[in-house]
Amino acid sequence: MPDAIAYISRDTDGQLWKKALEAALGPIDFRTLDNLGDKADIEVALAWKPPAGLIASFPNIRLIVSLGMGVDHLLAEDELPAGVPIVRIMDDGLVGQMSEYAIYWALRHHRDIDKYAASQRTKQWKPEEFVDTLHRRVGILGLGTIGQDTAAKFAALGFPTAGWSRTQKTLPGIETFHGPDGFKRLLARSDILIDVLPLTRDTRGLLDAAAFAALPKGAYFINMARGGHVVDEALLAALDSGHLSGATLDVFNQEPLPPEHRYWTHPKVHVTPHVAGATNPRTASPGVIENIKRRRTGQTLIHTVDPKSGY
Ligand code: OXD
Repeated sequence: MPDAIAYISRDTDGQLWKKALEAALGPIDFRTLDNLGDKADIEVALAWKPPAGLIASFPNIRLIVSLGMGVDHLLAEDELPAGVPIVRIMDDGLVGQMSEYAIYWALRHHRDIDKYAASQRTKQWKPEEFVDTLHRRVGILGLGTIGQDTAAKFAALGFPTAGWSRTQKTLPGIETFHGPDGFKRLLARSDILIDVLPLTRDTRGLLDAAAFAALPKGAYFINMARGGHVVDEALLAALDSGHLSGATLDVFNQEPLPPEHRYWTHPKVHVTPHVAGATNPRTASPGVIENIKRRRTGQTLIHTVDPKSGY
């Protein structure tokens, strides 16, 4: 019986995953990208941005685990073995980091910290005009696990908070919008727009010139989802024209962000290297272990991915 677990990622050496899995499953045959051995032994792939076609070359693979909550990195390559279930990690630690990231950058904008840093550099004592929290409307694109957690935390801080999802959702204390019409309405009322959508056929390029134009003048944009949602020229034009006051970008159409890209040096843009939420084996492994056990005993899997919808 094939029972090896392959860790397919270049982000870390996978040793924390090996430790977490062995604590629950006992000694395992743990393979890494540089040490895959006989591919026929591999039963489970834990994958983050796998090389195209690699997983399809494991003849006995029975379970594919996305090491990211987003699964576009797996589905994009279109060469996964047919009929093999795909599950994602569900990681409270990562969810908490994502909402922390959004709150940090939103508050930094809301409380004019960049302006005060600039004043300090020129030794100016210059109070900025204060905006009441009640008048800073936060809009969240995507109301999955991360969007809901982020929305609840902004609402708890007192920001009027709304969210948009493909299908209708009802959440306590959050104004919700859905569908194409709801998308425009969400944009029109968002002084801070936070993107946590999955990347699918429907969301690629969603944030184009029309979308940025629909935001109120002076809006701030935080992207901690996927760069593929954004038409970069449209975002840069909206920043250059002054329609948007700034942006924090953690994700990009091309990663790593090429050195010549304008985002690196744009005075209104903060760039971080896809770190808003890092998968943490401590918090993500229980769900993965559960799925490995379920697969081995023929039970229904949890956190499954529907390749058709793309999440
Ligand atoms: C994820 C990510 O999908 O970190 O989890 O981008």
